[in-house]
Amino acid sequence: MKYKKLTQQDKKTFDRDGYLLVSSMFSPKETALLYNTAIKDEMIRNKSYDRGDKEGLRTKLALWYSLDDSIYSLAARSERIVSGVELLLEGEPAHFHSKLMQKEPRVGGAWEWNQDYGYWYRDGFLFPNMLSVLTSLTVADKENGCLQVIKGSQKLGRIEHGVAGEQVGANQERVDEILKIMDLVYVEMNPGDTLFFHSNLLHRSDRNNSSMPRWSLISAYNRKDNKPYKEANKSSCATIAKVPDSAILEYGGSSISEEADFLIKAPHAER
Ligand SMILES: O=C(O)CCC(=O)C(=O)O
Repeated sequence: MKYKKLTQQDKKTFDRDGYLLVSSMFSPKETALLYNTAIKDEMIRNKSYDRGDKEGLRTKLALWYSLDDSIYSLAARSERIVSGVELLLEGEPAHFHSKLMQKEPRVGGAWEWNQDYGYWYRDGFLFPNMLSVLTSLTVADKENGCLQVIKGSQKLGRIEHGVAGEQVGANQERVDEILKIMDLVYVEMNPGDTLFFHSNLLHRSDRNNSSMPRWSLISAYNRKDNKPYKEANKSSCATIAKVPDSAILEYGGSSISEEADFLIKAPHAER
């Protein structure tokens, strides 16, 4: 089987727009295995918490720091993803954390405008040499609250963040001005499509207004030399134990272990 590999042209697109959408990064078989494992995964269910948006609608997620041999980690450790991240970050990547976003039909809430580095800055990372890799496990469209991005907004640098609902959001006055001069893009995705996006790219998503779930796996990466000065999980500066692209189908289907070092959130803590 032939797996996708990012190119120098992809890197140019990422540098210009702050994101890169790759269709069918994961095959239908791999994506079905990922999704079917996720929806049946007891550990994910037990470790999931939810976050309210400004209207009080709640979206569920589970977040963990350590890579293991679960199917989610095999995806995050796969040659195609790690070498792609290395190209985009211009240096060896480390894994910061992964999360399973579960935006359920009708009840899944919105995510307010934010930059990932808006939070990660607070974790003590000095450079925004970080990015996220979002793989859709279901269809993601306008109706079920797909990701929206402001194209090129990574070039604005980090914007002040404050509390919005139970989330931390970018300063709305600034975002309103930015939206007058920059393009808002709805990133509609099919299962198995992957979006690479810069840690300073402004993004948000609407509530899920449809009868279809919107699930996605997001792995966040740091450039290994970007050592946080505050205490952060050690994996954010560790070499990733890469696996061949074939590993997902060869060894896949394993659910996650408790050792994955889950983030445990108090019910109403800020994100
Ligand atoms: O996936 C989404 O709907 C938004 C997620 C988001 O904003 C984030 O993880 O920072």
